[in-house]
Amino acid sequence: MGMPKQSDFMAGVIEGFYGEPWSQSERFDLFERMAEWGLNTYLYSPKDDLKHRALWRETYSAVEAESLGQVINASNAQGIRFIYGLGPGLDIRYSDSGDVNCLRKRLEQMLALGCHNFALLFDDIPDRMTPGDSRQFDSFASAQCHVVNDLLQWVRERCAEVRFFFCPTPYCGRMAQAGLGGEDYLSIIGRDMAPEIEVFWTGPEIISQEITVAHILEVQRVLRRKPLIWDNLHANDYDGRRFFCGPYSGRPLELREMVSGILSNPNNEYALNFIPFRTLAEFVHCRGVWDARASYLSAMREWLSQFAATGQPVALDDLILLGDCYYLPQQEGEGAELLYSWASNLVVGDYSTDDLAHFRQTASRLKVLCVRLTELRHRRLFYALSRRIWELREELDFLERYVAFRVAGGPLQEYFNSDGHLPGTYRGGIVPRLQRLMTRNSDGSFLPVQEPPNIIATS
Ligand code: GDL
Repeated sequence: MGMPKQSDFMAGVIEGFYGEPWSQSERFDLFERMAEWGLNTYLYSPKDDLKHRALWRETYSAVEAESLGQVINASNAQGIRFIYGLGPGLDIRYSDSGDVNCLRKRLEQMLALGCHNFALLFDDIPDRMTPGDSRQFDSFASAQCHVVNDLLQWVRERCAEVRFFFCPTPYCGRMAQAGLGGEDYLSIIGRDMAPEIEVFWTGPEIISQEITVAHILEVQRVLRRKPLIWDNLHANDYDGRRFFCGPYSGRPLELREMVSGILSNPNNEYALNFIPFRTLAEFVHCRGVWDARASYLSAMREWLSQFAATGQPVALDDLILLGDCYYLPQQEGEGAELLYSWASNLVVGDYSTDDLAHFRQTASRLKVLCVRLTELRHRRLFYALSRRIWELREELDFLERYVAFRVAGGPLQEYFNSDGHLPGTYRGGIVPRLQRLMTRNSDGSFLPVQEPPNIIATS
């Protein structure tokens, strides 16, 4: 089984997360790696670049235009398709010719910089029209179709080889089912959006653990085209304590025939995306059977070269264990799952001497690794890891003390006299306190705790 011709199939990266955008040098590095690995498309759409969403009506200053021009040139130089994304949806008035004119002005600036691929993104916006829009359009979807089709036409008159991309307001199965965007939103897009416009889709969920063939067949039918996957599998903007370096997975190889491409919107921290990009590239080019774990392990061998340190070298097995602790949103890696099972037996259940030995050995390995990582020569990589691995080390240290108590007995408090576990500084703050008010049932539903934890404000 082969995938569509490489040049037709779009595979690559979306800089489309909330939070601080990547730096220019990170983008340049990205394009080099993408070219090396056979990824061909990059979408520029950092949510918190002010001019991407909040100030979409303003044009770029000369300095801003120059730096975007450099990104476009660097992308072109590596043969990567550069798509420029704009998100006017927070407050656009679809019927207002002044607003449409602002969009044209921005695209005109980008055309002048040599860009000819444009995305209009209407994700995460209010799905209501102004009274003026409601008078002119039958539906929210028609309003968006009008603006996007009109712009395509306008750009095409200035640049024949233009390509357009569109992110719908309901961009996953769950949102569509909830009726976001109004009745028949996606069918109207399918019917009225010019057929050559690519439509983004994130799968059944915003963060889809799996994307099945059956799901995509249904999306194809409604949109009347192959969707373009905006894959949030490795995005971490929604949880600052985590990052994801597990392999690209949960998607069958056949998916490649059924979508026009797959673009990954990954971790905010550029340096943490080696495995996400490398395994996506392998998936896209895979000719045999897809084995996500094998792809992860081989990508880890390559990533290891970025872990050169001033002191003792980082061992491959240790890096794999760390990666297992930050694997995928809905799945821990093997090593982390084992660590959890030993720890939970030791804390809440019956434990064996094997549980005890394995837990102690693995926790200690991870703690030593966390210290070793402070000596990485690649400082951006260490800075990206540092707050997360600090927390991991703290929790392991804490559990080791409890385990020592279970083994040796005596007064529990004597095991927790560390200056690292004082109220207020350890697990403190308003967010952890608010979190402790509700617990989650095994079926996924939430429940208030029986009694609010009766502890002082800072605990
Ligand atoms: C989203 C946003 C995206 C964000 C991601 C993960 C899309 C189309 N939009 O809803 O910008 O990074 O979730 O939080 O996915």
